[in-house]
Amino acid sequence: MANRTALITGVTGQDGAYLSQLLLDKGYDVHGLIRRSASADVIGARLDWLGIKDQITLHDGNLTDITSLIRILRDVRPDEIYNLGAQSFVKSSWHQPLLTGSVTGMGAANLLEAIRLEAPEARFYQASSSEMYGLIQEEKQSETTPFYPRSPYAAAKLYAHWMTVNYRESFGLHASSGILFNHESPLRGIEFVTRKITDGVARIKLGLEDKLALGNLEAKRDWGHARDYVRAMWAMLQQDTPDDYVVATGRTASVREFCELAFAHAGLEMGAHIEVDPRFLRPAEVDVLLGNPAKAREKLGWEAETTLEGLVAEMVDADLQRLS
Ligand code: NDP
Ligand code: GDR
Repeated sequence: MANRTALITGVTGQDGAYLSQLLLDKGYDVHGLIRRSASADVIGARLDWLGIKDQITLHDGNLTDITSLIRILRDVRPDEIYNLGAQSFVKSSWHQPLLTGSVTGMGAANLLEAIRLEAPEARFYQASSSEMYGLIQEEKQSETTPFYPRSPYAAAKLYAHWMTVNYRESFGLHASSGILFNHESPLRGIEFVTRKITDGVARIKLGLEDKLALGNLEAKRDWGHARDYVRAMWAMLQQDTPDDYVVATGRTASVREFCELAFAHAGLEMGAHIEVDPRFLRPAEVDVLLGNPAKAREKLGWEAETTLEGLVAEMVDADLQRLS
């Protein structure tokens, strides 16, 4: 049987790198959409880190340009399409609300429309987010919990989510949406709190810095490992019927607790090293997220394998190694 072909938007991001690795291991031909950058030398740094950049065919395009999506679909003829591309940093979405709407929201609509026209048999994955829940309405969030987006990012993701559901119901596309809770790794962008913490702890351990400035220490998140979460993305597209799934660990911890684990792993006292800087607070906060992954467990046989302690240890060790 010929290799299956996958197209990934957001291939240069954290999840794009781990998903590429998973699909290559499964024998897929992996294609990725990349956007042109003036800093061409840093494109694909994460793929390089995993040693797989040469095994992926990269195509120049942009989620905001439907003509590029149509051209790439015609060239690649993918069996599976994973839409991971987004302006994904929540804090920036207040600074760039319309760009976030264009890329994170309309970008998904562009891709769905291009698929309807050019590749209606392909299976589609949309990277939805636990941010869509926003205000706490149920102690544990599941596929039936109502949404209440609290940022331009979350509002854009909600549009993309409902467009995915709508294209499935209107046109019969095999389109699934993974409502993924926070997932991290050594490949996490440095602006996100977990990586900022593990990088900061490594710097303090090595005597390069003394302080780590953060925003809201009491926010709670359900943190898993990206390597585990890309398995769930793939599993969704192997189902006969497309559907929506929550992917989470079922455990929540505060930013403060994440810090405590990271400092302890490095053999440091957290004490005076942490300071709160109002610059890192948000206009509106999502106070707590805690997912119920029962449906993913039952239907996909998916489970998170990495504990929070294991995740923190891997991230701190990787940052210590990077910096030393
Ligand atoms: P990253 O921020 O690491 O990666 C985002 C990717 O999107 C990058 O490859 C980026 O390319 C690409 N991108 C940005 N703008 C465009 C554009 N206009 N056209 C095409 N591609 C673009 O995100 P993650 O890997 O962490 O997340 C993957 C997806 O999952 C995102 O959609 C995110 O919103 C969503 N998500 C993530 C969660 C998490 O905890 N990580 C949880 C729930 C959802 P470039 O390298 O050029 O910037
Ligand atoms: P989040 O991730 O907004 O949940 O979105 P982030 O790591 O940015 O924030 C998590 C929580 O930590 C608090 N926080 C800080 N955050 C950052 N970035 N920097 C700080 O200094 C800091 N101090 C405290 C935040 O206020 C927040 O409560 C991520 C992204 O990957 C999204 O794309 C994805 O959809 C969601 O996870 C699920």
